[in-house]
Amino acid sequence: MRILSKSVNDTAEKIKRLEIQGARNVAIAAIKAIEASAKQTETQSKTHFLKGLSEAENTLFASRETEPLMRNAVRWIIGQVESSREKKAAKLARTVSAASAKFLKDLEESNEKIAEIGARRIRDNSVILTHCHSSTVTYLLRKAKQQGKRFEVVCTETRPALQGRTTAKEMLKLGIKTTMIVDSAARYFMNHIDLVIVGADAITSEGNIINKIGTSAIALAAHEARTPFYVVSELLKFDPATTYGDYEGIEERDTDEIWRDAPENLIIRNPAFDVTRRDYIHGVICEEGIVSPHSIMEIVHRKYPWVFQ
Ligand code: RUB
Repeated sequence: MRILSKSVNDTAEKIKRLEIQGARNVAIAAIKAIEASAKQTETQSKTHFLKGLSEAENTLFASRETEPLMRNAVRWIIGQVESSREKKAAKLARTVSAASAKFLKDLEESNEKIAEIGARRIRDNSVILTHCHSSTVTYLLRKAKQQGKRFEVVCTETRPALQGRTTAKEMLKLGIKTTMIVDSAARYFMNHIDLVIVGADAITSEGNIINKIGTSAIALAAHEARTPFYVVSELLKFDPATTYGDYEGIEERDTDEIWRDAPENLIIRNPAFDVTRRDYIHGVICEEGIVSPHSIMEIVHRKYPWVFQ
């Protein structure tokens, strides 16, 4: 059966190469790829159809390690097929389409709520520091700008892949005064920052947040300078496996991103993400409001019980 279509392979490659980046964009692309490949299925039987979905799932999950939103989304969609009474693949493909549409709509609504809530935290004339490129953060800033708030943004460059440039370009397009700094200058500028807002790739059961490498150092700098540090994140970035003892895997990327013609025998390490302890996080701005990282697991449990199944 040919369900592991070109769309799944192409999407997985784009995710690997960071052509699609940021946890939300990665999840959205994966959902669309699964839906496209389900539509192209040539099989008749449910068993084969599910096998194809499982192959697609494996390929997408292997594209990047630290992406629980993608994993939760794909698992939920496949769960809808598993629990369907339909036996014919063509009908099950429609189940995949309907589930994908619902998941994407819910994700959109969460993004909207997060932006509404987060924008209220932005006071006129404030300076906001952000790290990397998070579509959730930039949407929130866009919302605040549309509401007529006056503020400026400081973006870190975000070594080694320079996602801060994407953030800076988006901010400038919105007409927001924007300054770019190198990552290591975060502490230097922190006393002039009113609010730090970053995105998240994963939330653990203990309420720690995993985001782009360097986030935890910025959180420490913010803590020392008494600058509020907020994380914006859909609750579905929660990784249920952390509840049962697993560590969230931290992706290590190609060392060429750091130094292509490095001297021989030089050890280069390139982790993509790091863990920010909950103690340094003022609040997580999510679709349920601004919540303490300490209570996040209960909130996920209440809102999305299926995540734990
Ligand atoms: C992106 C990154 C973002 C989160 C949240 O890392 O760390 O802050 O993914 O993004 P990378 P969003 O560029 O390596 O994917 O809010 O868009 O989900």
